[in-house]
Amino acid sequence: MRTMKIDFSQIIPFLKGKVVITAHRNPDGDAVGSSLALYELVLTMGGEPWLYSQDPYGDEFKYLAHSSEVHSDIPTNIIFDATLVVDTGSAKLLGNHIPPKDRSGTVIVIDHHKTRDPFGDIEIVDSTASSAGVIIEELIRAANKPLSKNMAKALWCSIITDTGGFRYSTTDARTLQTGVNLLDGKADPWEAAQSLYESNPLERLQLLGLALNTIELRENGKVAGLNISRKAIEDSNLPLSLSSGFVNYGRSIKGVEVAFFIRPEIESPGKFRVSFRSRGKYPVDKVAGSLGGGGHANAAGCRLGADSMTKAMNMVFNAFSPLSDPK
Ligand SMILES: [Mn+2]
Repeated sequence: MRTMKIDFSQIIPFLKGKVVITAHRNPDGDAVGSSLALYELVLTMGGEPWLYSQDPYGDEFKYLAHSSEVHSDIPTNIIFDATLVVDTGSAKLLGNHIPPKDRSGTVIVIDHHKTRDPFGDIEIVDSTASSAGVIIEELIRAANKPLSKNMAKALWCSIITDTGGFRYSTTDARTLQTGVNLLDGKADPWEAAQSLYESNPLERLQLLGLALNTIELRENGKVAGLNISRKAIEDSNLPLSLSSGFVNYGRSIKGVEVAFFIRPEIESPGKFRVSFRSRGKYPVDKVAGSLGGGGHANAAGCRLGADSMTKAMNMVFNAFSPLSDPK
């Protein structure tokens, strides 16, 4: 068995107490999987976990045990021993119901993001981990608890979603070794793949069709932009909420280095949300930053104000022009 470089000893005693477990808003597979595995670990240790996410878990995560235990708020009459935050690099990404200092207990952050704004009383951070789930699997071993089937399934969700199914450059030997441990623990890859990747609502594919029709390439085919406009939503009556991940289709085009996807904020006319993806050569967090947003080198986002989708598209394309080679 591998030796672990993280010292978990200071956080393990908290797992026996009354704890809030939460992650960043709009939780992705790593946020959900890490939270659910931690939830079962706390139960196993005799603690009392309160699972919190201001935004609901997506339907694709409903196959995971305890996913229905998630609450969109936190009771105000409980004084917690600890608030455990996973997969979250900044307090700005937390939900609005996190208890204040006098009720939160010790704030413990378990994270793997490179760019972070520390906010925990105790921070267990390893930016070399490909997902928070990898760290949680090590925590379970450090706590000397068996990896249950539920935990294995939850952490499998974490690592495959954060590595794009073992495709991203973060996929290392430690990731695969964790994967081996999870398969030994009876994780079920095909069950996970069906729920996470092979359960598209028809409306999502119809919406994707509309977005694909808007693809525009500039900067000699290195920058791809696509969008769903307010008009497209009104004409089609399709739910805009199903558009997550569409930006990846832009990046998947041969020759494209960076892609962006723009959608309107339905509740705020004139406002748009932009997602960016890069293959790795051109960091998109800089461009997102120049437009008031931020993120990682390969995935970033921002909000924009513009009179029309055409203007919003031009603003973002112009932010990439000229696309000069990084040093
Ligand atoms: Mn993550």
